[in-house]
Amino acid sequence: MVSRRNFFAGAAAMVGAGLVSRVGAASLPEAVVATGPGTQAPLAPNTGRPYNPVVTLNGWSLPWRMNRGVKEFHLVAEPVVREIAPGMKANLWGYNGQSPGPTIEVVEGDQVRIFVTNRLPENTSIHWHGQRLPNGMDGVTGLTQPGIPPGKTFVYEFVAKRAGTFMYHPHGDEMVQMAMGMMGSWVTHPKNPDVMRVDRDFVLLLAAYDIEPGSFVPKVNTMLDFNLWTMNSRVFPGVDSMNVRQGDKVRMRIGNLTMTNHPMHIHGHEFVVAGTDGGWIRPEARWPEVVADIGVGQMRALEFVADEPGDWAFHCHKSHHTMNAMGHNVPTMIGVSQQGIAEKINKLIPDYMAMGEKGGSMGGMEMPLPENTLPMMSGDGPFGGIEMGGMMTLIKVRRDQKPGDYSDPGWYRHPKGTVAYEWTGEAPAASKAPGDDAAKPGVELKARRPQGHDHH
Ligand SMILES: [Cu+2]
Repeated sequence: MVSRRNFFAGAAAMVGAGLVSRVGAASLPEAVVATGPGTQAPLAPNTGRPYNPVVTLNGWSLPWRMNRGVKEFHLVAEPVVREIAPGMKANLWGYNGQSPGPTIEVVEGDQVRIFVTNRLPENTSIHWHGQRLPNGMDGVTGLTQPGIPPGKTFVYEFVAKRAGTFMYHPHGDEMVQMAMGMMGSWVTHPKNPDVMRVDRDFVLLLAAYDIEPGSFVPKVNTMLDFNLWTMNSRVFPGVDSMNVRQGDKVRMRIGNLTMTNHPMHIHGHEFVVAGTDGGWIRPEARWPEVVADIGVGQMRALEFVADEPGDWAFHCHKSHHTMNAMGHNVPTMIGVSQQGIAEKINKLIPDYMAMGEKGGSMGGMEMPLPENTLPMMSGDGPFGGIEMGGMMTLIKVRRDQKPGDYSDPGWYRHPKGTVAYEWTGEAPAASKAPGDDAAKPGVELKARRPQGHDHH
């Protein structure tokens, strides 16, 4: 749990004696840590200017202290243990006890000071992706500053000039450090809290990891073949649902810090792309979509009115990205009868299991898994196994979800007669695609040529 109340309690645990003596206890704001992977309630501002706080799925926002008109935050770069989903933990690097790090929320025009303490075994830095700031605060190791050595604290200070959604991540050994989970979101709220006001404002950071089944540490040299496609370093069914009230105006701010694009798809609704990392899009320039491609290093703010009650999937449309860790070097066996083969192989290899003859559906299949890994497709739904994992979550729209209530309302109760059902009567005649002859070479053109027209 994170709250203003334990702000100071968290500090004692985080700020080591060596650090305190070097910097001076009075000058360093407390480094609040999150202890669990649950979604924290919005952090309502109790100092500074008002704003409508966001909710970071399976994450939290970093408390600050006000010091003579400056908002002071303290980020600690350090090794963390992240539960990817129940049943699997990963040894990552992150900030303040979690990967991704806490979301930082400020208001347009705020003077911001961020203390960054490095508890990693190597240099780091933080780049404030998308922000207007003095060049020397841009966080590019070697170019705009020396790397922050292990054990040291650096200070970044700038005015949050532009409202919008941004990200932060290291710019120094970034292939390793981002593969290990070092990243976070940043929201600069508009000066006027009524500008672009929404009822629910969610923050998601897309990250990818390559963690072999049974191991705990990501392979940091992987370029494309990742096996864990995550939302805020969680995979479905470990990603919390976005629980909203019917009629709510909902915003999802989604950043992509993986090495490929993610076409994010909403079910049952249309959204508009309302903002990019470059700024907000004028309302008259927005167009409706049900899929928004989020490129590498990009952020998109997607907005929609949640007017259809139900449990709606929201996921990356790349089908490999809605699966969890498993080998992809498995031959396709659809249509290949393996009857009897398993028994013969079982005499040699007792654990052998024939797979894939009728497709890959394994929702009801109990497979022994190595320790610390997840089923490829998982999640128990009200109608059986949800055969998806990875970069996927649910949007739960309910008429009776109270404003400000983010708790999970459970599964949707469908009105009678609104669920796909089995037909038990006589099957209607099934039409076939026309022109069976057309499949034969040489026949198609003749058969399809319009009568009376002689082409060249
Ligand atoms: Cu994807």
